[in-house]
Amino acid sequence: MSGSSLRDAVDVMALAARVKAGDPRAVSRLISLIENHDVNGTAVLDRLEGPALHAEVIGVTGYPGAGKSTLIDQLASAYRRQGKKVAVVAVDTTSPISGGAILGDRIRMQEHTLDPGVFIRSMATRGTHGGVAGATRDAVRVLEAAGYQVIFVETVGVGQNEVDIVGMASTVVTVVAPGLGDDVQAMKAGLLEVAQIVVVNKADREGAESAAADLKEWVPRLVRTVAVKGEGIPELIEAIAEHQRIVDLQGKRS
Ligand SMILES: Nc1nc2c(ncn2[C@@H]2O[C@H](COP(=O)(O)OP(=O)(O)O)[C@@H](O)[C@H]2O)c(=O)[nH]1
Ligand SMILES: [Mg+2]
Repeated sequence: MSGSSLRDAVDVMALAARVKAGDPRAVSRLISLIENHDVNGTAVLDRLEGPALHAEVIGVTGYPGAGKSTLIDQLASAYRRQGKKVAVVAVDTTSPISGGAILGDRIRMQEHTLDPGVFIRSMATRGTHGGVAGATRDAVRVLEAAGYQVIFVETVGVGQNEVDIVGMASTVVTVVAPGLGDDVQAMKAGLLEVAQIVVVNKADREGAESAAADLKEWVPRLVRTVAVKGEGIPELIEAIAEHQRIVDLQGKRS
């Protein structure tokens, strides 16, 4: 064994230990290794496997501007009040030019960046198809191993994009909002496929009531929110908890 691979092996063990201890810098570094397809990233991942972990992985999906980030911000605060460690993975499916959306998310989440119990990370999909890159799945595993109890995965899209998210999330929340020009009819097929909870956000806006009425019979659970004011957040928390209870009863989570 060469000197350098010996050193790498030691790094791998140390990094795995730090991740398991919940060190956010180690978590960040490992996710970067994974994003860069670094072999050491895979080696560390392999060392994280342990007894079954029970993070709630909540996929939040919907068109850009629907209010996903604002909702996650509110939900994160609510889960923090419950004493849970929270992580947010925002998957950027947009072109690098529109990176402003991610910056906006950062600013919005700023209050949480001072809280060591919240970890926020943006991931690039690097042109892979589907709303969620393979690296995101690994990032969720890392966060779970690091002891985050609630992990949000924010991803753009309504429809086939979320098929990826279904496999990794224990609950999928689809966010719609009036005035985005989104076609409710076109959305229904996608919603029926993946949505366990549909949020009609921007309930303060015109058109929210008719959107909700139109969707109600198509989706298992519908919650109206005004994310900017925190309205409907307790109801959404309850809907998520209710869904998690069903999932637990069905024993679908490992
Ligand atoms: N009027 C209104 N605006 C909202 C609401 N929720 C979010 N917004 C605004 O909608 C815009 C997009 O929100 P954002 O959370 O970034 O959407 P995302 O692209 O789905 O993550 C922002 O300017 C928010 O302030 C709401 O309930 N009512
Ligand atoms: Mg967003």
